Amino acid sequence: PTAVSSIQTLTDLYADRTLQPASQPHDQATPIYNSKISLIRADITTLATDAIVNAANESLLGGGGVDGAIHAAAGPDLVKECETLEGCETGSAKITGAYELPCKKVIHAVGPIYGRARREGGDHEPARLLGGCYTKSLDLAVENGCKSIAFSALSTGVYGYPSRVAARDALGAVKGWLDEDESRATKVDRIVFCSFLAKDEMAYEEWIPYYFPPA
Ligand code: AR6
Repeated sequence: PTAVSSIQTLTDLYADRTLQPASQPHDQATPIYNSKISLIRADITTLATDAIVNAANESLLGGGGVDGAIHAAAGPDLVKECETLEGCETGSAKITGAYELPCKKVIHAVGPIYGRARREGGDHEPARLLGGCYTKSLDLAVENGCKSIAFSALSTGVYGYPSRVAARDALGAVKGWLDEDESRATKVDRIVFCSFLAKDEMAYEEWIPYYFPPA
C-alpha cells in the first residue's frame, strides 16, 4: 500500500531509531488528535514503538496476515517463546520479547472471529471481545514499562470484523481505558493505530474526531 507521505516519514524515523517514540516529541510527523493518539499507515514490523500489538490466534503459534509478518521479521526465537505461553483466550493478550524487530515487546492479542462471536454471544459480543484485546494490551504495556504502543487493526483481516465497526470499537475501548484511570493513562505517552490497508485507515479517520477531537 502507498502510505501518506508524512506517515512514511514517521515510519522512517521509527525504523532507524533517530526518533525514540517513548520520549521525544514527534508530533510534526503524524496526525495528532490529542497528546497521545496517532494514526499511521505502515507495516507494523517497521515500527520502533516500545510495544507492537499482533493480531494472533488462540494458539499464539503464528499464522498468516500481520501475525505471519511479525513472526517472519522477529525470527524463530519468537515462536519459541510463544510456545511457553500455553495459548491465549479470545478477547485477551499476552506479551513476549521482540527479538529481531525494532520494537521492544510484542503483545499478542486474540481478537474475535466476528461472525462466530455475534452468532454465539449476540450483537455486543464482538465489541466486548475486541475491547478486551485493546484494554488488556494497554494493561500489559503499562505493567512492562512500555510507554508507546502500536496496534494493528485486530480482527479486520481473516477474522472478518468490518473495518468501520472495528475502528469505532477499538477507539471506544481505548478511550474508555484512558478515561477510567487518569494516573494509569499518564504511563502511556503514545498510542498508535497502525493500519495497513486504506479501508482501515479511512475507518479510523472517520471515527477519530468523535473519540479524540483535535486539540
Ligand atoms: N502491518 C500492519 N498491519 C498488517 C500487516 C502488517 N505487516 N499485515 C496485515 N495487516 P489479519 P485477524 C493488517 O488477517 O483478522 C492470522 O492468521 C490487515 O490488513 O492479520 O485478526 C492469525 O494467526 C488487517 O487490517 O488478522 C489468526 O489466525 C489486520 O492486519 C488470524 O489471522 C489484521 O488482519 C487473525 O485474524
